[in-house]
Amino acid sequence: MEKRDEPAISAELLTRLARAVVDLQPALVIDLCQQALKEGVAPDVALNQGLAKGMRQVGEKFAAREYFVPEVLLAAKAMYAGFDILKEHLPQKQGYRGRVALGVVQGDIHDIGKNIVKVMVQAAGFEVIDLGRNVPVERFVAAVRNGVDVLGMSSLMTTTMPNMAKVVIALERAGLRNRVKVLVGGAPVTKVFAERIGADGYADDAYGAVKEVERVLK
Ligand code: B12
Repeated sequence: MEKRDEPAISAELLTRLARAVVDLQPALVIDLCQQALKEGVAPDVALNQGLAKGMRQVGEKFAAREYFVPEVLLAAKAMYAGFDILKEHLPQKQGYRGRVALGVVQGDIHDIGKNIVKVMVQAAGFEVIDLGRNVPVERFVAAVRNGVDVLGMSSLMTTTMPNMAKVVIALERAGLRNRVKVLVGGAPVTKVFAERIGADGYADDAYGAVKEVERVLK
């Protein structure tokens, strides 16, 4: 799935979709997602350039103290109302391409980004084992021991990012590091951080995540 430029009419619809998330309007989000599908906007585009973009704007409002936790939760509810529709329409690549385990690191319950990455990676033809959120180091290690090709970790807080490094170290200690490719992501995570902790790749959105899974498995 490639990032695509959309014609002006879709661009306007995508802007309205992001806006509806920011405005905490689940019913409108549902309407706009249905409209987008009817007008032939690709579901992955509506998901990433509409819903996910809206959630990022909510993050900016939260940082600016215009929104607080209740608004953020309502925005997430609106986002998921659209997500549930769009994910059913993502074109699925056929054939088995590998197994990916995904989880949000210990101490962190932010799982919206991980869930978007999950459906995009699944649609790209990979089996995804969802480890959930607030995942202890040992559960990541156990997933690798049970056999996965790629381990993806998500963290949304600077305070939980070090837990990604702990997983990499634990994999080394368990003699499992060379059995798996490790990817990291989440808003505060950078390429430099990924390299520093010895991860194999990093991406800042779900398109990039799919590309990274494909790249490390080549
Ligand atoms: C939504 C949200 C919440 C929701 C979470 C709901 C949920 N189930 O996820 C609620 C309200 C519960 C919440 C709670 C808290 N939050 Co909060 N939250 C956010 C917010 C506003 C948006 C996050 C989000 O959903 N983004 C949208 C998604 C689509 O983007 P994304 O996650 O980055 O994911 C994309 C990419 O990063 C990438 N990606 C993600 N994962 C992965 C993995 C891999 C392998 C790859 C390759 C790529 C990849 O692809 C994704 C899709 O495009 C952020 C603001 C921000 N700037 O991030 C704050 C933020 C993360 N929260 C913050 C804080 C402090 C908290 C609380 C401690 C607040 C409190 N006082 O209670 C608690 C923490 C609870 C905990 N222990 O985790 C801070 C963190 C600060 C820090 N230290 O870094 C932020 C940055 C807000 C701020 N500016 O202060 N939060």
